Amino acid sequence: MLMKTSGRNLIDALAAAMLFAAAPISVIGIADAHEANSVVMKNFDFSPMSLTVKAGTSVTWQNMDGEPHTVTSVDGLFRSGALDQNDKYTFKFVKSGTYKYLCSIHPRMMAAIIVK
Ligand SMILES: [Cu+2]
Repeated sequence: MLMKTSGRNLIDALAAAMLFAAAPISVIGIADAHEANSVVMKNFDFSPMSLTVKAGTSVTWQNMDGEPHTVTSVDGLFRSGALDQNDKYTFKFVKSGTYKYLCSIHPRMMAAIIVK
C-alpha cells in the first residue's frame, strides 16, 4: 500500500517536472512558428523543413547545434559555408520557385524554401 502510494507520487512528481521542463521549449516553438522567414538547424535537421515565403523575402538560418552545418542550395544558387554554433546566414529569394538545399557536411539534412 505504502509502495503503491509513493510510486504514484513519484509518477506525479515526474509528470510535473516534465511539464515544467517542456513549457519553455513549447514557448520557443510557438515563437519560431511565427518567425515566418527563419530556419534553425537543430539536432541535425532544418526546422521547418519546408518554409513558404513571398518573393523578395530574406530568409535567415541559424545553427543551434554544436556541430558545424552549411546551407547549400542543390542548384548552386546559394551557399553559406560552414556555420558554427549560433552563426547565421541570410539569403534573399527574389524569384518564385522551389529551392531545395542541404547541409553539405551532413547531406541527409535536406529542406526546401518555397517562394510564391
Ligand atoms: Cu550539417
